[in-house]
Amino acid sequence: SSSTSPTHRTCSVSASASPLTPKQPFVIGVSGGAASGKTTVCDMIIQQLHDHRVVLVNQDSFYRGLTTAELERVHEYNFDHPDAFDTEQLLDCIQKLRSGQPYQIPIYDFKTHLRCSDSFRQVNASDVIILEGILVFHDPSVRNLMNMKIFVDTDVDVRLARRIRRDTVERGRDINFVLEQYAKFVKPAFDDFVLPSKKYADVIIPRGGENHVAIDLIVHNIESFIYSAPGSVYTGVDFCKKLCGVS
Ligand code: UZR
Ligand code: MG
Repeated sequence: SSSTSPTHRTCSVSASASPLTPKQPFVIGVSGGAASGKTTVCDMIIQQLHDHRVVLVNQDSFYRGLTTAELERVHEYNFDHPDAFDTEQLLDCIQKLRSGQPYQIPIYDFKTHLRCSDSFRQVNASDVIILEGILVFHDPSVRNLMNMKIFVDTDVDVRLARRIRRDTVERGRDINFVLEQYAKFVKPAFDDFVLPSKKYADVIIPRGGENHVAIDLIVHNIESFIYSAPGSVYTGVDFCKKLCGVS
């Protein structure tokens, strides 16, 4: 077995077995308007980073559950405003994951607008943390934890068309309600909060998930960061082979 070769000793598959100090995970923020293709871009990045441990955190998971009073007037609730999210908790989550600790992410139900009271999604330490959501660049302390910021820039009409399909077909909502909510909250919040945060992006991806060239470039950049940083803990077989020059 190749594991007897001295060079292979630096290729550890677990942090505890490595003589090297683990470095901090690489944190990527992915922002963009609702239905811009953020989730698709993240899925494609994750697919191409299959040699690494990657965790996806959705800002949506940190929606505050609505109070009874808010639920009674749900048509007047602005889900696109920064205050709709528990940003303190999101910050705590990213800080913990970045320092290598696991985290129990809340589960938010889009149908009831409530959080699951008894279940969580347990997320473990990883090499890459991707934080995705419409307003992930809004809060400076969350933004400052990111090593790379990506903005998915998709035409407004394409986003509206997708949004209508998603909310009616996938979420069973009434078309009139969807359009009303779009005009009242979604569009103004995009103009007031999402678009102004685009200036913080390092990379702007036109056309979202269709843009394979942009995604390839991003993935290569992440990989070179992981490979080049001294003191890295390398995980995954192909990764180790690459590092040790074994084909
Ligand atoms: P993405 N949203 C809901 O429709 N219902 C909820 O209970 C919580 C959020 C919507 C929210 C926003 N707005 O535009 C969208 N509304 O989810 C963000 N109205 O999701 O980033 O996947 O597009
Ligand atoms: Mg999404």
